[in-house]
Amino acid sequence: MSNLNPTPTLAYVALGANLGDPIGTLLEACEALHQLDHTTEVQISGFYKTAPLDADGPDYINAVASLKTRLAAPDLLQALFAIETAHGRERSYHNAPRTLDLDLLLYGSEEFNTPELTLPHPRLHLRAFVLHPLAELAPKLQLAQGSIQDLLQTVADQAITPLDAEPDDE
Ligand code: PH2
Ligand code: MG
Ligand code: MG
Repeated sequence: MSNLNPTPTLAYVALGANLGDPIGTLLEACEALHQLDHTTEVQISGFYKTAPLDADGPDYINAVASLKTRLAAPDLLQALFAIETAHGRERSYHNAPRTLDLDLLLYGSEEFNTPELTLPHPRLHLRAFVLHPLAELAPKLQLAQGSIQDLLQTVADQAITPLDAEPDDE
């Protein structure tokens, strides 16, 4: 690994899938995050069923993970891409349905602006499917746009259901 930081950084990763077996794939992705090199204290939010936002296809399953990592942000991003690829991720068109999407949301309080990576994630404050699971793990988080609790109010119109609140089929 090219750049190992001497101390760990708290990072947040969004998980999403709406093709194949989204729940099974997200569970495997969580396991892969636990296996990441130089990374500890992986925590996973609950899973949520969410309507596609600015996208088409079936409903998504979304979650957020927090982790402490000594990987530099670009190396963490590459590791996330490798997990996506291992789960059949194809890149066809913008916001196409996908077997697995792992987006780096926050990497400590670092700001990053390269063609590959923008931190904080530029749309995280607009998305209920990110804010709800993120608020589980970091209920007091402050973002540039406001507190996570205030931001949750601004996305109240977006359809999102905690998975364990799903009614039984029969
Ligand atoms: N991801 C997108 C676009 N739209 N909508 C939902 N509900 N969940 C997602 O993960 C998602 C989306 C682009 O990555
Ligand atoms: Mg995404
Ligand atoms: Mg992505």
